[in-house]
Amino acid sequence: MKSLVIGAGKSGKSAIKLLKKLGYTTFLIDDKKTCLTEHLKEKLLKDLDLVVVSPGVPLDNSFVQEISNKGIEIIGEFELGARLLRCKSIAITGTNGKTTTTSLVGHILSESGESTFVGGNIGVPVSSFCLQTKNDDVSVLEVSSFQLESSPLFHPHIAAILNITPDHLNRHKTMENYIKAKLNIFKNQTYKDYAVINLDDEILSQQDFSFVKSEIYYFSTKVECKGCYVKNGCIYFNDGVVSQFVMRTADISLKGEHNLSNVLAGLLCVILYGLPLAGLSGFVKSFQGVSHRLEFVAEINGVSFINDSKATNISSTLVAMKAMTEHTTVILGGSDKGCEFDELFESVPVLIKNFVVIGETKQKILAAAARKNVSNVYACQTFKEAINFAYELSESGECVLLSPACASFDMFSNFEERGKAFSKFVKELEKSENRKISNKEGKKTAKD
Ligand code: UMA
Ligand code: ADP
Repeated sequence: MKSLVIGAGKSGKSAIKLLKKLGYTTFLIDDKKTCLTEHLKEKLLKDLDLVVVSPGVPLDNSFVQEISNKGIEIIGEFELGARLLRCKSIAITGTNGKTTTTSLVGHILSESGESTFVGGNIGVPVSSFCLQTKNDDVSVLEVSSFQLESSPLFHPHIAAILNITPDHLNRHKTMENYIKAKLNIFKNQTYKDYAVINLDDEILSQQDFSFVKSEIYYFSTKVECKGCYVKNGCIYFNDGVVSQFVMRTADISLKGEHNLSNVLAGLLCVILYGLPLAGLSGFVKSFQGVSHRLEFVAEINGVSFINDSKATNISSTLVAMKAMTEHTTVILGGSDKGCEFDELFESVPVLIKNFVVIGETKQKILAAAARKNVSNVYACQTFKEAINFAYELSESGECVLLSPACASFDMFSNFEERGKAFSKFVKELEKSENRKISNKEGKKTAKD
């Protein structure tokens, strides 16, 4: 049996290891490293049984198209791993909140004593652990639209869509294609499975779910529904007949209305999985969130620095701005994913005082702010300069929020690297401010 893997990143390398264990002869190519001559193509295609693509490889890639025209099976690395899972899976997709909700569900299940695997788009390829799973384990899988596009048979027992807002349009081309990819998560479910849907989401609430064969449950921060909802500061679960108390919203450690929504989704997944309601409150309370998502970094002379580097699209920055409880300067900008930024400036929360803009999208963002007549928008050249300038603009008791609304690839290899750079520059700033204070000089001492 002969297989070809396209994309030599995390997923591709993991797929190669798995395919070897399964007895395949394997070939790995990468557009950045492999010179695909006609001779090499011919060699690769000869007697080829299976092609596995990494999530980052678009299905309209010319070689992928060529293979597809020959009728050879092409699946994603995620599908390859998921086909070999021996346990039930809970799959979570959505434009934003996937990692937070997947981690929360993983946390609750493992704290409850379930043998739990967490993986997928969260950074752990499913192909790296699928063979270790056993019947009575559970896998919690973060799934991206890229992965869903190349997973024709994926069949999760519980599947959740958290929200859908514009993202990855450079890959999917239209919103219609992006939505279609997300809805694939329910495609192979049967009446024995569960679908979890956000009732508050504008796009999801307009979808026709008549194709879904599993039992649909909803979550909402606004209205009572079959599923999980909030009423008078408490979360309830309704099974379609009666409502039962689950926990108080005040016991959630995570900040912001969007995280309340993530908690509702997470709770619904574990309740449908079969965990008893008693005890869930404690597990949610002990979940402290994930790095690079509204993560507190440091306080310098009363100015708090918050790292939300994972805000790589407009909707995630909008919720971050809404979650702020102090006057805030927001650092925006990064690499271009094909979105316009007007929505960012449509109804800026009153606590947002300034914007500092950097990166490849700088001009696009400045133009959007000008169209919406938003002032207090400043352009900087470098990331470090942006952080220092945002600090200059801030008074004691205020915040500097890195929530770029863009991917990081113009300056960094990923959002984690950007978040780490933010923390590093903030720490440097802290040291230099401390030096100024100990020398009893510097304008910032006036902030005390
Ligand atoms: N490549 C090609 N041809 C192409 C495109 C890429 O050969 O047309 C090659 C690149 O040169 C590179 C390799 O493919 O060497 C990278 O593969 P990849 O982009 O699939 O990256 P992986 O390292 O395998 O990581 C992937 C996910 N990346 C993407 O979907 C872009 C990771 O999600 C995921 O954590 C990992 O698999 C494990 O499952 C990252 C992500 O940004 C975090 N996801 C997007 C998001 O969350 O918004 C969807
Ligand atoms: P994902 O894995 O889908 O990218 P994360 O949990 O990593 O989601 O969060 C990414 C960004 O989106 C963070 O900046 C976070 O503050 C924001 N966010 C988290 N949950 C939501 C949500 N439910 N709606 C909108 N934005 C969210």
